[in-house]
Amino acid sequence: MATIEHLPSSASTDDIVAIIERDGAVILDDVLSVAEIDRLNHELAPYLEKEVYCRDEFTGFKTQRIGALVARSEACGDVALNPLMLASARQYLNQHCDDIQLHFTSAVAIAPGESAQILHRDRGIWGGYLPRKVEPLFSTIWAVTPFTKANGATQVVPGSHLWDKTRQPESKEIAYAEMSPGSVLCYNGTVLHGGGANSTSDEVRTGVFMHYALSWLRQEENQYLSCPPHHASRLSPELRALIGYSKGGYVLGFYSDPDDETARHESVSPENMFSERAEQFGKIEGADHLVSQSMK
Ligand SMILES: O=C(O)CCC(=O)C(=O)O
Ligand SMILES: [Fe+2]
Repeated sequence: MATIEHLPSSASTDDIVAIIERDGAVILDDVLSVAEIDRLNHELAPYLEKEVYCRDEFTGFKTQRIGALVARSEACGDVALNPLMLASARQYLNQHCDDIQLHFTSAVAIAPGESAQILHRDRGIWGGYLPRKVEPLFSTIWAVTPFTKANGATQVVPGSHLWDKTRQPESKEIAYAEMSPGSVLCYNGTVLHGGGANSTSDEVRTGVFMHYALSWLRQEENQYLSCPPHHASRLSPELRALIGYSKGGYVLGFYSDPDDETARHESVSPENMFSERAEQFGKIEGADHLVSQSMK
């Protein structure tokens, strides 16, 4: 039976990155405290208790998915900023980008009776246009309930990020991300995985998903609509920048204020939208970087 390697919460980014490079996935045990897990469950409860289920083969029929977590839950915002995950994601993806962005947030609750999700590669959302040599994602699933094989722990096929696209796993090659609340599964965008079947009669498996992507890719969850400016204004500058209210390079992602007739906010970083001082983030960078990039 395949297994996913576990590391202690004291693991270094080098340890985490090395295992993801080798296996495509790793679990860090007991990262969050009981108080942090309680806070997450408390802030998610108003949404999860509505019991509105997904309605297709891929997302499930007995699965709830709650998005917009940065706008809806401060505890989720703190999880998105977890320093070890951010540092690991940056180290893992840095050969393909100048920086990372938060790409997807979701609380996924798998209820009794749900069947196993189709195994897939998350990079498929970009339609297969990305060359395999570019790894686009560092994804995290935080357990806020126990994850067991019986209640729907994520299925992962270790090593399958290196497989030919068409190879299908045998059942003995599928591992289950069994973990305690507060632990986190980290995986890349190329490893085969999917939600597990929930064969229990009374346990709901809930995970908080935070996926990080190369900053030059389109985000799966549209963060500007899921966390529009009136919500983003309440966030820390770091979290705001991480979800996309920042530039992803010399000019990538600039904005001009459509209501500003003084032309002070032309082609500036979105961070200016939240600044008291006009163009606080209007630092003019050298064009050399852009020129060298455009020669590649
Ligand atoms: O719920 C899970 O464990 C995994 C879900 C997943 O991989 C997806 O929806 O893309
Ligand atoms: Fe997935």
